[in-house]
Amino acid sequence: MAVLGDIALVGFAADAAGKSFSFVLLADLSGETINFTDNGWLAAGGFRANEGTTSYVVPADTPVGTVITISGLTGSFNPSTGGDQILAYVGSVTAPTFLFALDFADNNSTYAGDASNSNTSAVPTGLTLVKPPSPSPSTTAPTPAPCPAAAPKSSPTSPVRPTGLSMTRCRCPTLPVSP
Ligand SMILES: [Ca+2]
Ligand SMILES: [Ca+2]
Repeated sequence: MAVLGDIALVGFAADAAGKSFSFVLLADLSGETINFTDNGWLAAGGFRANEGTTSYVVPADTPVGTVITISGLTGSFNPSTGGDQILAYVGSVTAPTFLFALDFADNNSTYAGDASNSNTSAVPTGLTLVKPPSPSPSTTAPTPAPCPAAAPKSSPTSPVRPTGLSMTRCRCPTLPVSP
């Protein structure tokens, strides 16, 4: 069964013109059923009711790295421009294993303490909040550091990230250019 970090939600749209979300496969999940919902997660545990859920079965032999977009969301699964969330999980609605979650459009960079209405959600059980980086005061992109001989799997100064994931920022070597 899929586990935390096997997918990443990489996009969403809540505008009436085209409500959708996208995710990338980070593991071979052929045949897995992944559930997505805009129901928030209650601080006491469990989903808040009254929004929607859709399921997606990953086709056999879908390569890792494939980005899948679910579009045309209508009815009860209705991402709101006034604030909403997309929670991805496997397993049952009463015993979900969360893979990833997004919270958006509520004018802050954090989750609410509780799913007190359709716009809010607590951080789902098992997930760790990772805030987006603050805008840089400089308009010049920083120069990344050169790659060390052996890139570390994590940096002690890196922000909190989901357990099991690591990220290294480095300068790519110059690649040969084909004629
Ligand atoms: Ca909604
Ligand atoms: Ca919601």
